[in-house]
Amino acid sequence: MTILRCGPHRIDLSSPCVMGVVNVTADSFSADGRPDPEAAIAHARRLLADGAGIVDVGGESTRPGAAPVPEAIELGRVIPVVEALVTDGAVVSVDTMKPAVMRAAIAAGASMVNDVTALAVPGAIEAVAASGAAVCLMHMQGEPRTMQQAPRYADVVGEVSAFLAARAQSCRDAGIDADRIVVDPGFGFGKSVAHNLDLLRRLDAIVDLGFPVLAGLSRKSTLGAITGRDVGERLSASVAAALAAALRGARILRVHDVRETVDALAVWRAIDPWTGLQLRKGL
Ligand code: 7PJ
Repeated sequence: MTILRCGPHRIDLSSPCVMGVVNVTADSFSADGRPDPEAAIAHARRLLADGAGIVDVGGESTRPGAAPVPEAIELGRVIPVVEALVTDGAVVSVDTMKPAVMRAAIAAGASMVNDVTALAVPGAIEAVAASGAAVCLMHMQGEPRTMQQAPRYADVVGEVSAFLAARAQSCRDAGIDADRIVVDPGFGFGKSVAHNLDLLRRLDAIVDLGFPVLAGLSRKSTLGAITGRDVGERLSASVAAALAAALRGARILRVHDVRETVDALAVWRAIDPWTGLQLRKGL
C-alpha cells in the first residue's frame, strides 16, 4: 500500500486519486478580470462532491506566457478559499511557488504544496520542512513566460527523472520524509508535443524513482495538437490522457473535469482491479 502523508491526512494511493484544479485567477471565476473567491469555493465543493480526493488551489497562473502575480494579491485570492475548504474537511493543496504563500496556506490548513518550480525559491524547502504538509515537486524547463519558445533536451526522460531525483533528495536532506513527497514530469512546462508524449510513454522511468507520480495533462495544448480541438473541447482527450497516465502508474491525476475522470477510473478498476497494483512495483 502507498500512503501519502499530508498534514493530518493519510491518502491511500493504492488506487489513483483525482486532484481537482481550482484556479483563483484573472482567467477563471472572474468578472471584469477580478477573481471571485466565493465562486472558486463553490466550484471546489462541486469537484469534491464529484469525487476529487484533493483540491489544488492556485492564485497565480502558470500557463505559457502568464505574467507573475504580486504576493499580496496571491495571498488575498488563495487564503480565503483554503480556509473555507479546510473547514469542510477537504484535503487542500496550494499551487504556488512563493514561500510566504506556502506558509500562510499551511497555517490556514493546507496539507499539500504543489510547486511548479519544485521548491526552487529560497525558503520554500524550509517552509514545507517546518510543516507536516506533503509536496509535489514538478519539472519545468525555463519559466512560464518563455518556456514554450524553444524547449530542448538531449534526453527528455533522463533529464526530467534526474532533476526530480535530485530535488527529492534535497527535500529529504532538509528533513521532509519520503512519504510526503510526490513527483511530476510537468507536462507542457517547457516541453514540445514530442517531449510530452515521450514522457508519457516512458512514465515508468519516473515511477521507478520510488515516489507517487502526479500527472497533469488536463486540457493541455498537446491534446489540442493531437485532436485539433480548442481548450474548451478537450474533455474526451483529457480523460483518455488521464487514464493512459494511470495505466502507466500515475497515482494522482490533476484534472479540471473530475466527475468524468472519476467515472473513467471506476470503469478501469472494475475491469482490471489488479493492474494498478502490478504497475506499482517498487512502491
Ligand atoms: C500542472 C500544475 C501540472 C502540477 C499546472 C494547467 C497549467 N501543477 N499546474 N502539474 N499544471 N503539479 O493546468 O494547464 O501539470 S497549471
